[in-house]
Amino acid sequence: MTRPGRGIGTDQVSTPWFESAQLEAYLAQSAFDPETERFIRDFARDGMALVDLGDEARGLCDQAVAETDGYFLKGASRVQDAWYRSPAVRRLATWPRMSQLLYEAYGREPFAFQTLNFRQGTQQPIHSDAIHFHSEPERFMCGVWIALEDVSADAGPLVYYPGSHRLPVMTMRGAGVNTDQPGYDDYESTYVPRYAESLERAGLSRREALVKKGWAFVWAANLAHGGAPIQTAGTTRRSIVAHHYFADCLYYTPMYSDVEAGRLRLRLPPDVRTGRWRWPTKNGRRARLPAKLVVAAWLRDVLRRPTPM
Ligand SMILES: O=C(O)CCC(=O)C(=O)O
Repeated sequence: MTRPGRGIGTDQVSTPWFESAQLEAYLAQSAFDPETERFIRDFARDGMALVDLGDEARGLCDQAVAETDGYFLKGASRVQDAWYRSPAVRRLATWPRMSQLLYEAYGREPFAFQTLNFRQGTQQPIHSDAIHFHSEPERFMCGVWIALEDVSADAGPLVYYPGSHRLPVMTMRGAGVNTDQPGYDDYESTYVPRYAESLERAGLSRREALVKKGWAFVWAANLAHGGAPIQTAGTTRRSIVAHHYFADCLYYTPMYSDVEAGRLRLRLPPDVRTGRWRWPTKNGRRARLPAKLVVAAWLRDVLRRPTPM
């Protein structure tokens, strides 16, 4: 069977299987168990899939809440990288069955590189994660969002647009930001409204995800998603997002990059499971990184400190 192309200088697939033109042949040859095949087909069609992580994971949800509630009591609305100190967050973020499903759907080894814990709905504007975290080759990134409690409709559930992952990836310049050093203000003032317009033009429908405790909602890099408004003040919507990359890519932050000019704000991501760095590669070779990026990653590893925000 032909594979969906390979990167230069590497034996790795250059398009995730679920987004490749050879998907049907891949599924026919692989003879996956029904859950895996359903996962890949849902992902291909909608850019998202739901997975029950099981009773053991549900037990860990309570532990994850107990291990992170302190940050929220002190006023944080989100905590980045609680996995450094919370064994339950780390285990949920690296759940083996989820890693297996992602491996089969993408054709490369996945790794979680950061976690975010939330206590309430985020009310985030609709976006594609491909503006926050992207890769070369493109689209080797996904979000695994885990409900730590049942999500109710008034608690600002996740919002998403099935099928939007197939739209072209919008860069900062593509959104109309004309600078070689874009920043967060450009994201808010230009990317967010332009992105909303592009969804409107595509005529895709909006859905809300009322995810049950211990289930994961997995989104592809380019799926449009965000947080619905909270309808009842004070309602909780405890959740973890584990953002994943895949092996042997170049990793970067498009919001701070001039992608069209090839000026990328590179990343040196940690692997949440092993605690070690995943050095980015380009065309099969280790990429050169700015020294200050390496020093920052080294400091991050020494401190192993979650960031409440
Ligand atoms: O939890 C949410 O409301 C959205 C999270 C999100 O958009 C993200 O982590 O990329």
